[in-house]
Amino acid sequence: MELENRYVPGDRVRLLTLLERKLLWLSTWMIHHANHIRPNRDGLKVGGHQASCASVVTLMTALYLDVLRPEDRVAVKPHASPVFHAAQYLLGHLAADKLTELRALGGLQAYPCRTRDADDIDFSTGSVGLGAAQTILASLVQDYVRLKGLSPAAVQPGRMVALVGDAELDEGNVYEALLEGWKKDISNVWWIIDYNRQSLDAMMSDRLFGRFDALFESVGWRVVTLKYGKRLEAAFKEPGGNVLQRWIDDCPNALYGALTFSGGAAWRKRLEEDIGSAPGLRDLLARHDDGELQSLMTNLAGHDMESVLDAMHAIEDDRPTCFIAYTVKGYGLPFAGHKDNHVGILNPDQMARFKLSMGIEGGAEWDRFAGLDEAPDILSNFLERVPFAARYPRSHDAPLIAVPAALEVSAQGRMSTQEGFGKILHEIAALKDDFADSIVTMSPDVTVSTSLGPWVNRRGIFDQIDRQDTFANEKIASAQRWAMSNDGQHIELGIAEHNLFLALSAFGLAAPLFGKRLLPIGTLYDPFIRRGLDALHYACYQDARFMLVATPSGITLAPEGGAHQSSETPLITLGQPGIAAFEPAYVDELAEIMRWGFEYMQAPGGGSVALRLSTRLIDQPDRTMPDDFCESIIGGAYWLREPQPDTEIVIAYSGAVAPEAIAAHEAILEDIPGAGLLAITSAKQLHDDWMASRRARISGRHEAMAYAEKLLAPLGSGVSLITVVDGHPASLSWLGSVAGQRIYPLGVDRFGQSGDLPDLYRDYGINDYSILDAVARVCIRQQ
Ligand SMILES: Cc1ncc(C[n+]2csc(CCOP(=O)(O)OP(=O)(O)O)c2C)c(N)n1
Ligand SMILES: [Mg+2]
Repeated sequence: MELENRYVPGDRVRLLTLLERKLLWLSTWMIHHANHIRPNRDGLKVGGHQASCASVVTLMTALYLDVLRPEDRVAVKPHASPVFHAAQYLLGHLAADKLTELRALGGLQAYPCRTRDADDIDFSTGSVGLGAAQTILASLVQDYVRLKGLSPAAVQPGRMVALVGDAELDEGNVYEALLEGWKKDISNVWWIIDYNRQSLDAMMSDRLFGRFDALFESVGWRVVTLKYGKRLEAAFKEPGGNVLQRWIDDCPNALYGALTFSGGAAWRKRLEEDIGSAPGLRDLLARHDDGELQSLMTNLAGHDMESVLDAMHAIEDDRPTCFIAYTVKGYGLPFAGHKDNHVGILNPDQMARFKLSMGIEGGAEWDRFAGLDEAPDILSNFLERVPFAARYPRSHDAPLIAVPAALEVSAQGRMSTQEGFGKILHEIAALKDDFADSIVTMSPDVTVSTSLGPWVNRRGIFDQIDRQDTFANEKIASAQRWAMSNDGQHIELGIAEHNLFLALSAFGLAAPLFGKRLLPIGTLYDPFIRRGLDALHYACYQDARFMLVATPSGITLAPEGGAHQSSETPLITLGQPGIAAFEPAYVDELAEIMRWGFEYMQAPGGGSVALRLSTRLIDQPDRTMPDDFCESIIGGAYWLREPQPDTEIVIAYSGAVAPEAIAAHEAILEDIPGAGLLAITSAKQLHDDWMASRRARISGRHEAMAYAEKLLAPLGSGVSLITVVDGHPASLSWLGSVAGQRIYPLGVDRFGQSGDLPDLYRDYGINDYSILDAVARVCIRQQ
């Protein structure tokens, strides 16, 4: 892809250098204001990262005020969020008073946040490494919608850009994403590494030097190293310059940082000691006073506007490119280069001096152009022509996708929810409509074993180029077709589950990012949700919308053993904001949950959906699905057997243990004829609704009543609930607080192990006998 080269050297560089100064000032002042000027009511440090911002100011000025286009999507290094907001302020997208609210309630968030920041953040960041990896998966989504012609015509392809702290490259998820990106032949990704060789605690190991180039090149990326600025490059050409260059090249990171912090006199002393006898070197030093020497020795390319612009504008193709930009952490601030500067904040005296050096008068701190050596109308004229700001906001809206009134599935005889899931998708795959065409499935090497096979057979696997199914061509029998093309609607990922969540996150943002709404469904084995927890949280935090299908689950996976069995996953989804979670027992419930889920994934104020499914075959009920029944499935529970008003016992179950609960319930009916049997399809829906109702009552809506309260309160506080789930018992035991009823929780709170169902259900206390035993204990008031 050819990108237009709009770079005209000359005045542009001068103006950008002035504005760079302004971004340094504003980001430093925003943090100072939040910490030292805004009233502090709790004595807590407000924080903010002046050094991390200063490190990346040149790069961000070049990007936001010159290089980027509206269609580009950026993950900003988390600790540089004040620079981003300051740039949006200069561009007129943020009011000045917003800058005074950094890290305040309702104000600018500590780290870039899609949902809470008001100025058009593309990707949230904060947990280091995720933003970078996200751009790789986002580029896959861009290719997906582009190659299928799904984006509106006006939406141009853009670059997926990550501004990355160098320590972020310690995160393993970065390499998982790089590998997946290589396999998927991604394009249009830029990573700009802020190579200040400092992390949080200290300087980074010198041994890392040179490693990154090889790493990126091995996955097909172009590496552009921005090491020395124009002035240092010129000095290297003077007599003695080659010795100076060798000295800097060999200088350990810590020494470079220490000398940067100490300043010109320290540089002079050290250079005289180390290489003072080299021909020309003393003259070179003599031509610079201490201030000039400090400025020369820290003239790294990541702070040299011209070098940065040259490098970025030189890229005219779509090959993934990593810029390794040498920088100084805290550049231009008193703690530049100090190993402890990550959390450093200028004290009031330092700030007063810095303010003076920036030419800012008292009262003009928030002024857009104060202290800049140029007429305001020239600067504002320049800003009005910034390409990135040609469209604002840059995020897209996309039409809703109509979801069928019911999802077809014939659930008869014995079937598992996992099998039902496969059948439902298989039926959808036969539809010829926008709904079916908007679904995109993905799985980390467990496509077939999570029952996506029938869908893939009908809809195919997505790839940039056509790839034949060699086994089919060779006429080797296989149930699974494995051809790939642009038409495919399944993304086959490598086994790294973390990438699944980042892919769901990216596909789940297709509407705002690329103008085409998609309905992503990701499948994985339930226990391996743990592998991707941070990315799951990340995806939800940035309001990506997707359906997560976790199957198989629980000790019901019997012979597969403890490494594959899960128990705490219902607690994970219960605690995760932004995702509705269901554990249905029957396939008709699942069909309704999925139908609702596809709408919920598109609804303003909606969210993602998690399904915990099972491979256990159970007898499917033959029943109709009236609206109020469907509503109760989505609400989280329904009475499979309504309790009599005076009953003392309710058995409440969730998921695959339905047969045990039903059997136990039948067994007690003779003695306790009024006992109720509650089918729980979603502990989380019940819980969230309960919390929401309480909040509503607190805010004056006294009539608000949670669905769980409607179900349980009429039974009175004398009732005992025996809850049973193939998962952690705490996922249901909170139900006792809804109406002050006693709970006898059954579930799995130990590591699993191999066995068959009868043995395991007995051992872990979730078989029908365990339920009956619980009933007996409850009746005689024993624990
Ligand atoms: C996953 C994760 N672990 C730990 C942190 C805490 N943390 C914040 S910044 C940082 C070091 C960042 O260093 P670098 O990426 O090089 O940023 P810079 O030097 O530009 O500030 C750490 C460990 C975090 N934000 N995310
Ligand atoms: Mg760093």
